[in-house]
Amino acid sequence: MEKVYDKKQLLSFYETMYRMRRFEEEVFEFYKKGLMPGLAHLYLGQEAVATGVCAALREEDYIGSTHRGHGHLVARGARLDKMMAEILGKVDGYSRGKGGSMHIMALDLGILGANGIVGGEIPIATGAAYTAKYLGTDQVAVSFFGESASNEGTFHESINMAAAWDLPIVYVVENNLYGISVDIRDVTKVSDIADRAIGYGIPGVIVDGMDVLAVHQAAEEAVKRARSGNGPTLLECKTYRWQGHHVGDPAEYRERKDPKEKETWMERCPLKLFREKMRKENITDKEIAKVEEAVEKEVQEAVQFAQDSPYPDVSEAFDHVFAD
Ligand SMILES: Cc1ncc(C[n+]2csc(CCOP(=O)(O)OP(=O)(O)O)c2C)c(N)n1
Repeated sequence: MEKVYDKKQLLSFYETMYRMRRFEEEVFEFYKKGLMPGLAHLYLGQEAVATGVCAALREEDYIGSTHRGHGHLVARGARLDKMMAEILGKVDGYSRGKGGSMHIMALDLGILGANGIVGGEIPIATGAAYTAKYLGTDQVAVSFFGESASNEGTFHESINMAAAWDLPIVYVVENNLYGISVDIRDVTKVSDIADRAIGYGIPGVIVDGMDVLAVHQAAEEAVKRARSGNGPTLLECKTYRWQGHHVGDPAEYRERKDPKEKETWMERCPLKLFREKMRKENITDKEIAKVEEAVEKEVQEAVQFAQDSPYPDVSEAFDHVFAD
């Protein structure tokens, strides 16, 4: 039977996805204006995944995030102003401007860190799940990663251990088809990453990653299984990134392969699909616009905050770092 959501829940899913979308559009603008040091890997197009998964979690749960991590952080309730300041290298950012886009962490939100090392977050989140089991805290961990990370040793070693010990963790693979410019279909024999779960004796589930409610329901089931001591699930969300690997990548490799691929996926934009769904549930355009206006204000304030924030003083160059 299809799960029933009330209007407040539906609008809150939309609000989260819209917050990710608008936040990253502004990040892209900063990059294009040359105001952002370094690069950022945008989550545009994948919003339904983090939104659906994180809505199935409790406040005290953990997440491990990736180089494409802005959406995961927003879904956990991270502050846009502090995220934006961090991305611009400013002192008011989550890591005092020293981490940038790929090194935002917020332990108070259960965010164990975004990660520049592909597959690096998988053992970290697995370790967090192990502490939860060892200490009997009832917490669950989620590890987000891309399909290419599922070719890393860390993926196989972590899942094997988590399965053997029934750890409370959900492995969420966001299959957006490409690892930088490499098409997963050219370097991996299985067509569904979820099939790899069989090798570890755990459930592998495939879900439409453009449908936030489908993701939410699959995640709820996996989280319930983890929390009740029955071990991990590998949840594969089929999705697509609108932009190239990072803001500076025009992604011509995709165009060359299939000029229509991006267009076809964009027709299934998770926000667009969800607006259609909300209208069917009698949510009015006015109610949707009200949510969008509030988010817009928050995003503009974050942009202003980040611009106004100073760069860290040179005297603290060696503070908060592991080696000097
Ligand atoms: C251990 C390691 N190997 C290689 C890289 C270079 N690298 C950065 S992102 C990336 C592709 C990752 O693809 P995927 O895991 O599918 O995530 P997506 O970018 O698609 O979200 C690679 C190979 C890295 N950062 N770390």
